[in-house]
Amino acid sequence: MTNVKLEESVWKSAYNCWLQYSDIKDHSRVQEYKKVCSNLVILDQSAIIDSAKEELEKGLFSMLGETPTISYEPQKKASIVLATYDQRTIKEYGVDYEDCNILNDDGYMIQSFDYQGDKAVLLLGKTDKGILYAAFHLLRLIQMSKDINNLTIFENPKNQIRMINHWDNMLGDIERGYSGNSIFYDQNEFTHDVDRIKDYARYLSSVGINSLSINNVNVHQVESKLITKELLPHVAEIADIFRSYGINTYLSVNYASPIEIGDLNTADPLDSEVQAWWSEKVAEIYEYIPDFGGFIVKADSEHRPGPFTYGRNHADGANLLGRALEPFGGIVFWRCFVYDCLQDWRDRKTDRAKAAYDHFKQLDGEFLDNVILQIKNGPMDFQVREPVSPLFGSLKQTNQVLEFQVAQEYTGQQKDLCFLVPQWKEVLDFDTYSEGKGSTVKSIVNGSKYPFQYSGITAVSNIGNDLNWTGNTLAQANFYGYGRLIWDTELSAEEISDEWVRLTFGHDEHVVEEVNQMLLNSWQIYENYTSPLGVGWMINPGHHYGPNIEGYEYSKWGTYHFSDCLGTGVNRTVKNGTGYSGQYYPENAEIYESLETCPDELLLFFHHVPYTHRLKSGETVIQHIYNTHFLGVEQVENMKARWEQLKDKIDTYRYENVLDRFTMQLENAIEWRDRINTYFYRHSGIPDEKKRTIY
Ligand code: GCV
Repeated sequence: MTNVKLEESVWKSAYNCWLQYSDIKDHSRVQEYKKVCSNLVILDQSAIIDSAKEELEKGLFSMLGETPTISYEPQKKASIVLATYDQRTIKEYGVDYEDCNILNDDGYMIQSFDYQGDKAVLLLGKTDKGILYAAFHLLRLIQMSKDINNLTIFENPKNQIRMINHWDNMLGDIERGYSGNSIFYDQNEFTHDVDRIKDYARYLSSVGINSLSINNVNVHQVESKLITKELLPHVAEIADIFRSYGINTYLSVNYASPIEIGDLNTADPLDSEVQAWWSEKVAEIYEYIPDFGGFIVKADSEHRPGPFTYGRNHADGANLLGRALEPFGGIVFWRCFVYDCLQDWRDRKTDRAKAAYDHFKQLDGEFLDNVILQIKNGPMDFQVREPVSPLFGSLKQTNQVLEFQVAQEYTGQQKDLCFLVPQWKEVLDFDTYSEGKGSTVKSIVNGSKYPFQYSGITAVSNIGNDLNWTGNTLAQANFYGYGRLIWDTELSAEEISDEWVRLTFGHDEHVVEEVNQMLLNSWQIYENYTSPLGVGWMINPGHHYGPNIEGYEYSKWGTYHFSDCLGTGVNRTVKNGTGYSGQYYPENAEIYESLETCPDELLLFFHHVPYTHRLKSGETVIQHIYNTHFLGVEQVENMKARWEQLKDKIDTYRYENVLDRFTMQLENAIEWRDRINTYFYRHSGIPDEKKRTIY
């Protein structure tokens, strides 16, 4: 543990997240589990299978009070059997090979059966990764107090790439990190905190994450050197740990590396010396990390270098790196978060929301097979509410991953509670209509709609070296929920939340019900007291916490939401606005274009309306703003009070940690309410119908 001198009993529950493996008090239940779990039969060998073995030993000992014995041959004994698909010994257990054909590379089967009169459960992976995922699944079932005597489970992850991106800097700070410092770096050195990194790998793989990038997409001078001989041995040490948990390691790279760390004076993608430089560099990386995943690149955005400098486009830039990585099986994630942050939008036509589509749509089909475009869920930047990026569905010939943000940059920074799974589900279920009805985002990013070679989902991490990993203990639910959801996008927010609460806090029904409700309502509550009706931002520039109604980052041009004494909102219609709504397929474009059909929650994203405009709910816009902001504060007060009722049921450390966060959240919510209500009251001059105090 990093810098933690607390008693084990204090830190354990906070640190262990959802892998608590609490001892099971019910004696008969323990006996029942022991009937299956007293021996591990391991029919294959690999580092990943060793991780599965270690996890099962750890978890079973902790829950059942007995370490299983180990054998490497079938045994007539109650057993958990670990085997890969093509094991000849599977015959021994009568597994139907045909059944297993439906498994994909990361898939697994869990099957209960009787073996020569003894109970056994088979954890069968298509590969060793499947075995590890199956082991975590079985441990989850036991933690959830489920019957494991009659299992027939087939699991295939819905998404091929299931990734986390770190925005960690080598100094140790994390861009948009709200849970302490990096677990990988400190003072421009590697931490070598092997135990902590290994525990992190356990959490990641317990929810099925298989890819990880370990440094910020804003690659500064020091991090540019991560791909040099000086630092690659340290990266390799980290990659070794993650490899044992089925996770590939990636690095974010500086597009201008040939200049920054090479001795070239250009990074022009069409320059042959630049091309040779990258090829040599990539070959060198693979000497240290033979299964290196590849690169993440943020180029030509927010002052990062990129191909535009040389009059080239993003396909030229991405393909340069793709070509260098191709011989080694590496891939490039090229981010579509590209916009001109210095643009002047006062003509009411220039619109940041249009940028990603404008840059990338025209390049569809021009990227190499090992290049993947990485697209943020919305056209702006991880706001509490924004529409789905119109790039989904419009790129039909280009590999792509969807990018979420688990770190709560604009959604309360892990002080305020905001469980994001319901938001992510809305994005995944959104119908783009790219091939008519049923062209959902999830069907595009899981590769079933178009034949992409690579696809999946990635997200910005929310962990740091805080004792509980995520600052607010309840924010662990976003980390867990992200992994579970992208493994199986059909899981409901309720199922995911319930699993997390039980795994994390146990089975006291009062705790389970209360915490579930807090999580499931929290996104709506956060939205209630922050920026209204999809307009976004209104947050302090720079650090992005707390209200600042006209405080948009690049606000030297005035408010981006054009609020005045008559109305508010951004007109993004084709008819007389920025034209953004035209980037969608007609079914969605028409809905957003019209004031009558535009959903209330996105009204101010798409339209500039008078304060007296009536929403579908029947309320006027101004009254909606007042009502939701008063309500939001009451809801936070209520959550805090309900948490206080759980005092005797939750260990002190986690109880105090969350209470402390609710206290901060309440202060924040009050400030938001007062500033928003005051701002709009003063602009509109329209009093609150309910005559509540607005200053
Ligand atoms: C890593 C937003 C954040 C930046 C982040 C950027 C990105 O603008 O505020 O901190 O930079 O998104 O996604 O690249």
